[in-house]
Amino acid sequence: MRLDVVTIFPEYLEPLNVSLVGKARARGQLDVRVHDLREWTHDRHNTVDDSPYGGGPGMVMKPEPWGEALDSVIESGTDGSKPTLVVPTPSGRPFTQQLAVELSERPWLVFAPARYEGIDRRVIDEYADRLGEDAVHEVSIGDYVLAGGEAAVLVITEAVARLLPGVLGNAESHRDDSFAPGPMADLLEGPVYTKPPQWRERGIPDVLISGHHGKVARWRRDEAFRRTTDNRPDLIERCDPAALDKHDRAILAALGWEELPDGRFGRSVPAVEE
Ligand code: 6GU
Repeated sequence: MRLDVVTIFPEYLEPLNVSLVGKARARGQLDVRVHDLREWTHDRHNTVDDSPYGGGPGMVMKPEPWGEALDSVIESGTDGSKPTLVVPTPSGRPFTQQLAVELSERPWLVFAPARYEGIDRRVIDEYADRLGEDAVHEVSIGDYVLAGGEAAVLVITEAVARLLPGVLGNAESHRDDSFAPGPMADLLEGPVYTKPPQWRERGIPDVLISGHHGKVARWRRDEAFRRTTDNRPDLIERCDPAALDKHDRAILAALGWEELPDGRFGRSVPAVEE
């Protein structure tokens, strides 16, 4: 996979040389190219921003440097291939594991992280016309505001890179990921343990050394329901009822969930005292 990042802070992307992404680059599985947006400015101060039309606080990134930068990156593609453009922004659609999977199937991603209040809208519209609507993704990594999209580029790249064939040592490692498709879909992973069997008077659950694979799988699923109830009750509420067996339903009831007429689960609301 090829990955280009256009940014006013190329140093911010240094972590792409480290760990899983760094190793994937060293092995030639990822071709990462970081570009300084200011290379495509022509004034003495390398200006990339200006005040917003209509007034208001903050600054907006100017369209001309972005246009020249993105044209140049796109033209560097071989045999007329076109990239997928990813624009990290707090007003984008939520970045999810499903989008990570989709992006991991594209051969070439170009990231355009904004600083300031965002990029002039015409830039996004221009490349949606040129590359296709489905080749431009405005993406947010959560409900909070960062000073810029560079940290989001690191987040998205790590989520995507570990899905590429041969990047994770063990392809099985994806299988039980929280949010991975399959029997544990939409459940958070429960607790994990390793040696020693006793640490500061704390042991490990007996079932994990029972050698009984069926019981271990069941315990893991119960723990996943427990953790999901505590940390992401919204995921239980939108759980597919067809994915729940009798034991699942019993566990959910024990965790305080009430089975609704459609088979879904809702929080049993304690009666309000008069
Ligand atoms: Cl992608 N960018 C910025 N600046 N803030 C964010 C974000 C992105 N996602 C959540 N907050």
